[in-house]
Amino acid sequence: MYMIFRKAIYVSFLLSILSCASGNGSERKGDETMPVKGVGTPSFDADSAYSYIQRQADFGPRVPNTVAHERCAAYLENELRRFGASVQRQTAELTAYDGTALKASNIIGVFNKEAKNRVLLMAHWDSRPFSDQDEDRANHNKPILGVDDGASGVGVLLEMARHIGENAPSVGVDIVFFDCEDYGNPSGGDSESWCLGSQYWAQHPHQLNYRAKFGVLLDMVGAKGATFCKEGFSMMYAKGVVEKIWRKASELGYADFFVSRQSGYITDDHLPVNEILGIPSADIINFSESGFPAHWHTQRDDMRNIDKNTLKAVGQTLMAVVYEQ
Ligand code: AHN
Ligand code: ZN
Repeated sequence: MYMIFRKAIYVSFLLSILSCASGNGSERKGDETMPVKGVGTPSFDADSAYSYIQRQADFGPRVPNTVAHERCAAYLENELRRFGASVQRQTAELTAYDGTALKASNIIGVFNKEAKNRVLLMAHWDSRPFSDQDEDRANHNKPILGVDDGASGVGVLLEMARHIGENAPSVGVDIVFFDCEDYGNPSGGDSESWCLGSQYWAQHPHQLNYRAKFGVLLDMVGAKGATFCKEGFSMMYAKGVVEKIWRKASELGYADFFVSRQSGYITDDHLPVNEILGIPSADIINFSESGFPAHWHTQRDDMRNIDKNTLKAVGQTLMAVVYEQ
């Protein structure tokens, strides 16, 4: 009762401010503090996201069972903690398609853990141990740097984490960085060999009975001129989530990135989340009629592909989706 009363006072106070603000239009002309559409959503800083991508790249390829991988895991935990998340590292020994035992770490940052209404944000943080799409066969067994493919999604989510810690949205937010996404069989036709970290997490979520209203996966969200089609599995399992994101992107002026065409079906980390946990989850991935970008799974997946305009389009859109929940 007391709480309801307090809320009523608060609401009437707010209303009185608003009516003052609209009552004297002439004095308020040109006032940049006037409410505008999307108010309440902080401005996503693409320079900041870029720097988080650079930091990951500086470790070198983050291939499971390497020193760079372990160092990057510690970096990601520290960053999430610094932004105010409660951080968990989920470790597991996972078996690659070729029998290699992978020391895997899914890194989870929880914001506002009391909130029942939650949003799940995901990206993979590992680098692929092969450059099997490289034009030079001699490079096929070298790891990729994984800047667009890996670091970009993580960089965007770290910048979001910084804002969420500073200026909490009304929903709770869980950020999950999946490991061992990109250890898939280079011979192809082995879809189970991909997304090992997310398969594990979907079977063993960090919280008993974990639920979120919806999930969004970012994969290859940093390249210049990226095209995000409506991915097949996302449309199949999470059409409402896709439409919500693409509509918001278009409202914000990012329709050149978030195009309204549907693309093929990509086996990605959102798939186990949809199929095993039943949390409707959409994949924002640079994949179109012309396939993946040219640097995909090559030695050229480095910082030179990263464009701050793309980071801004993805980051600001997803920020608006989260803050307007
Ligand atoms: C397959 O090629 C089966 N999945 C692509 C998922 C992926 C790899 N995303 C980034 N790297
Ligand atoms: Zn990949």
